[in-house]
Amino acid sequence: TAFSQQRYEPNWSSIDSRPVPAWFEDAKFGIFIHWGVFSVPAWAPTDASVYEKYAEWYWWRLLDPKAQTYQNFNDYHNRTYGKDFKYQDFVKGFTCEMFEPKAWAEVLKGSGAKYVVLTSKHHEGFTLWPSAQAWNWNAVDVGPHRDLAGDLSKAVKEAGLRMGYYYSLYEWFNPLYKSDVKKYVDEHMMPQMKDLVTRYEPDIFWTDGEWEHPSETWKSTEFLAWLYNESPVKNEVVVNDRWGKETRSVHGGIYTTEYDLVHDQGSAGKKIEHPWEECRGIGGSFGYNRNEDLSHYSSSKELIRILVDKVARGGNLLLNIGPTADGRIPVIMQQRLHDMGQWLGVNGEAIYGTRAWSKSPAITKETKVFFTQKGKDLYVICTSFPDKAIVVNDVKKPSKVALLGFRGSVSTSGSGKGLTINPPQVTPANNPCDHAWVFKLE
Ligand code: FUL
Repeated sequence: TAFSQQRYEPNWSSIDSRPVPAWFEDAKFGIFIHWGVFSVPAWAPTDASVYEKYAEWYWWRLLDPKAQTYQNFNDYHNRTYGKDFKYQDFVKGFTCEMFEPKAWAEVLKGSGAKYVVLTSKHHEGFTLWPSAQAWNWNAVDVGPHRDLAGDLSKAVKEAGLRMGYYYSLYEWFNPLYKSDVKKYVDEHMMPQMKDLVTRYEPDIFWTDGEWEHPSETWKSTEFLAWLYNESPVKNEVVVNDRWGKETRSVHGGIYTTEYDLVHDQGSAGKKIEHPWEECRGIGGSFGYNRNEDLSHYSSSKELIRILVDKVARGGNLLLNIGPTADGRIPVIMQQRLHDMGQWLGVNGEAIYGTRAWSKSPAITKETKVFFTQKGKDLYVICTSFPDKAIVVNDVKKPSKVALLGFRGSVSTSGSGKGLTINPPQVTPANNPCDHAWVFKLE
């Protein structure tokens, strides 16, 4: 009945029956933060496969002769730190003395993003909070001696954004994980996950590192039943689909893509009914990669196109930044976030709270005109300023047409099968924004 609160059982059919909380699909844009001991070497080759460009995989790549980049990592490591320098010793360089949670929160908010997801623990096992299970391998016992996860969470929530955590189920070199995965799950992983949730009440719990075992081994449905029934965030929390080797795009909460890999994003939201999110860096790595230069970074124009592309297909964008070991958000990343915030300040209504337009033509790499919809309003998003009339098929004659942020009027002609929008003459003095322009049809 309407009065009885649904109880979730620890099996996928029950867990999957919970709708993704509505705030998530309306938010559309979040910032991912990869920060940890890997931020100290902060190095990966820049010309490699998608995954081998990830600087947060440094420890693993050093020790994996099967990786194509094994030699690159070892050459770099040996010449820079010496062959005998252990990865664990990098923690001394994880100082974070420039970390100002409030200043970070301002930068994050200034991007127009509505949520933040921080690596509470990546595959290296190092926790950014004082986890009892990560004795001497957490940010309070060693390194910066600060509760980075707690401090950032507080500042982000105070700035009015949602706060979430990334959490890696597996740990590359944890002896307990290697020797007795059941014990690891019961005595290490499960207590850590519950500690994170009860201590900081995150709005998102973004798991990863699930692929070596089925969800049964991870006891994922047990955790999720606890999260949905018992935890302090049971009504609002959003999770993803990384809960076991069989779960991506099948079970859990939102489906995830990464640098456009893994699951089909559909061409315009028609195929993908389930909420999903694309994550990627501004460059080719999640953890800060000092080996990248400007040519490896997407421009603001490219990033806005990526955001528009995902939203027009019905998805969210989780755009990653990689802070430095001394606690800074690299200025070039701040600049990209700032530009996105400026653009969203003018055009946000075409992004937040919208859905893919069911009549959108197929979206390809060449697409320059995208569509989103909110109630009866249709947004026509052009990634270059149209130099000629735009024809929109299959739309009623609107009662009002505007170019967002532009004071003058916009004329249209035709209706029914083809509505023609005549772009106004825009000058440097009255151009509403850069990078992409939005016509609103009411
Ligand atoms: C992947 C991880 O292995 C990467 O390092 C990164 O965290 C990405 C978001 O998920 O699967």
